[in-house]
Amino acid sequence: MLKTEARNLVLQTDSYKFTHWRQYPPGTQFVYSYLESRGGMFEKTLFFGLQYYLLEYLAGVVVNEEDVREARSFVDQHIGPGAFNFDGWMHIVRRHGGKLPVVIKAVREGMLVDVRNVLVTIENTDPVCYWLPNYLETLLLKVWYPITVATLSHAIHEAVLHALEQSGDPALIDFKLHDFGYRGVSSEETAGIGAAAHLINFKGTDTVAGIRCLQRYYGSSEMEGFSIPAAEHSTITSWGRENEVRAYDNMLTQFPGGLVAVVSDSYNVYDACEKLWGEALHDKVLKREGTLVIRPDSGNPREVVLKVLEILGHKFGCETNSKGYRVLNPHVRIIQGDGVNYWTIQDTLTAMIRAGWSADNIAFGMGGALLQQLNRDTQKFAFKCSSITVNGEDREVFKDPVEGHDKASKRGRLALHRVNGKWKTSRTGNGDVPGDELRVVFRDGEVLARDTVKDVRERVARLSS
Ligand code: AOY
Repeated sequence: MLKTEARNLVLQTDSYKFTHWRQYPPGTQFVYSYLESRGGMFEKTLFFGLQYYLLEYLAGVVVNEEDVREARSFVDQHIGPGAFNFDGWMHIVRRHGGKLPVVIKAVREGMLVDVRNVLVTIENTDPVCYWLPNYLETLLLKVWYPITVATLSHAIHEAVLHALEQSGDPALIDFKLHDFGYRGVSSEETAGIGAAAHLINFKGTDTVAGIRCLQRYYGSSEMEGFSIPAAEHSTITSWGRENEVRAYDNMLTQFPGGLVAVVSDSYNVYDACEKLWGEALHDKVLKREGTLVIRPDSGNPREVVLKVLEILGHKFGCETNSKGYRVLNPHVRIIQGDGVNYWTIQDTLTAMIRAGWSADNIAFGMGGALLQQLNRDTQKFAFKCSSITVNGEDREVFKDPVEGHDKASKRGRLALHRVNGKWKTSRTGNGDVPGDELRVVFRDGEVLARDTVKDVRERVARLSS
């Protein structure tokens, strides 16, 4: 195996930040910056993932003399001799033992906060290190990703829950959105963080990295995500087109009980449902102690799902539930995992309900749209300085561009309050503010507050009850 180079925190920043220590006003002692979502696709964001970044990158001794020398040599060549803040970093190594002299405050993970509010703040604790808070922006702002995945997954949770309340059984919600996204993400780290963010809302996943991320960084010793035996195209098509029915039959034989999912669009999903599942294997499906989950995987999700439901309803029968909606024979369900996103899920559920089908009949698998089709601008995340202390005097700091008032930033030291369910950011002086939803999570190298996945899920559960 290729040995990857050791990580060097000093180099985990944008190039221009190497030069910023020379650029603050003379006498600058403290720089105070904050993170917010300036809006975007959703009006609230579900805060999650900071703890991963704190534990993985910032906690404990994170810099040594060798790191600083390596960084100096790198920056000397990359920008030019003398650009790098060698003395500043050596001060952190010598005076602070390689621990970062900053204090980070944040809202609790699992809180759903109105956009345009402070979520995280950071300030240096040693006046010599005024340049450090914003040096860490590049690393810290990456928390946009788990927050945005958690926010999207939560929004879908609410939409599907609504459909279940209207047409079926809300207790089924935990497994209605399954994470299919592992292969479609940019990296293994992305998979771990993004899939963990989905799992604070749901329990179904095929992205193993997310479960391991929760076990490692969110104090979990339990199984936090579940899956079932399921076919992929290769295990069906390898039997040959003429033997499609034998491939399906084999699935029922190999997995004689419980849930089993079978992708059924290798050739003609309608024929597969009608003639193979609905006729040749009909009795074997109904004799199973469990549920066959048929997975269409091509075409327009709304249209294909409706057609497949009609075929399966005709072949296997259905019952009308107490809410007046049709539910397939309990031995048969559908999982739609192609073309699935925030919009097509609602489109499909609306069409199903209009056609008299309960949302109980379907689960969704979502891949790229869940874990990768998001960016920092989906919720317009920004990290900005709002206060500095120069020669002992606090000054408010802000930007407010003439051609972009939407990019205006907040001023001063900040606190976060919830007033009658509405979130509000207020300017504060230095020191603690009663009722502030921001709590210290990190100080001088130590992670001072931790949430378990259980804590986070309990907070999230309170949102929909
Ligand atoms: N998984 C439910 C369990 C998982 C999957 C993973 C890409 C599953 C399929 C299924 O039923 O069909 C990655 C595509 C599908």
